[in-house]
Amino acid sequence: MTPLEMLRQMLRARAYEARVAALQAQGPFPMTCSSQGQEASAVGVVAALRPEDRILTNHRSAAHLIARGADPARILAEVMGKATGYCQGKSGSLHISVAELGVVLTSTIVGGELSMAPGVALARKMGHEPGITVCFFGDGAACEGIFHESLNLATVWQLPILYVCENNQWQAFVRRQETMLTEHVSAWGAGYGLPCQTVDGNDVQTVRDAARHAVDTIRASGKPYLLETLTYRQRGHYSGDTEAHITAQERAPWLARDPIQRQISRLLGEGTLTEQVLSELQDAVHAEIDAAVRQAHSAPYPAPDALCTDVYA
Ligand SMILES: Cc1ncc(C[n+]2csc(CCOP(=O)(O)OP(=O)(O)O)c2C)c(N)n1
Repeated sequence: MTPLEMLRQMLRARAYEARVAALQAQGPFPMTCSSQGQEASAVGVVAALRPEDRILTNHRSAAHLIARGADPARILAEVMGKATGYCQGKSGSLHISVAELGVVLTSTIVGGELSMAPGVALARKMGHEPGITVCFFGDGAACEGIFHESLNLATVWQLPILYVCENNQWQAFVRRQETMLTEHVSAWGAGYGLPCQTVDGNDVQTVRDAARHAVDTIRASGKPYLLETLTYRQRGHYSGDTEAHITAQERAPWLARDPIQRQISRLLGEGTLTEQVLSELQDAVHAEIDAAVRQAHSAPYPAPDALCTDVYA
């Protein structure tokens, strides 16, 4: 992805989250966990991947899905429980999988993606399938035992997994400093003998370059790698969060390092973007999201007899 294309993908993800937040503010609308503020981490990592790679993600997944090429209309339809959603409206925002894009699962069980990534990678390795497995998780998930089991197993079994810890400073309503004495999750990963790197997760080009290096290393070695992206969740934990516990003082420096504004400033400064092109880009992504909302609203709910299809019982 070019730097401009990465900006476009971040704008799409931001426009999607802004619209979902507006719909939630207007009236009854299903709960979601916003990825606003974390777009550079999602887009930068996905930009380094190939179609044959697999992705496992967590509850804050919209930017991952959109960066991977998911259709916002089908994501929205899924969130709204409509039949045109990626899982026929049965998963909501917290369990989406998109098989055709290699998105194996979205886990709302914190650490669920960490428990499954070695299994996915092992199955693919045994089946001689090409591609690596990417596992996005938060710093809160890293504080669970499964993080350690997953990394240990992946190193012992030499599984080609890119672990991406999106360290967004919060774990639901708890500050990271209250549950971790180390500042960086990468410090823990090093203990398992896999290469680890911590990067500025609000700079999309830095993330893409680091992810490319990580992915190249994994493809060459067949072994896992841990990439930690330092970022910030610009909205509350979930859509019903009053955010009363978050101060403007805490947010300000992170908002000043907003990933989208930074990329816009960089590209304008370099001359690879003009105000005119930026305005056209903004109009196009908002038009896309407007159309997605219309499509999702007008889509039918699943028929009652679909209740027991595509589910385990
Ligand atoms: C096993 C489990 N424990 C607790 C929860 C409730 N919960 C949902 S999100 C969350 C915090 C996760 O923090 P982190 O992994 O840092 O991800 P973030 O929300 O910051 O993106 C918690 C505790 C859950 N869903 N699953």
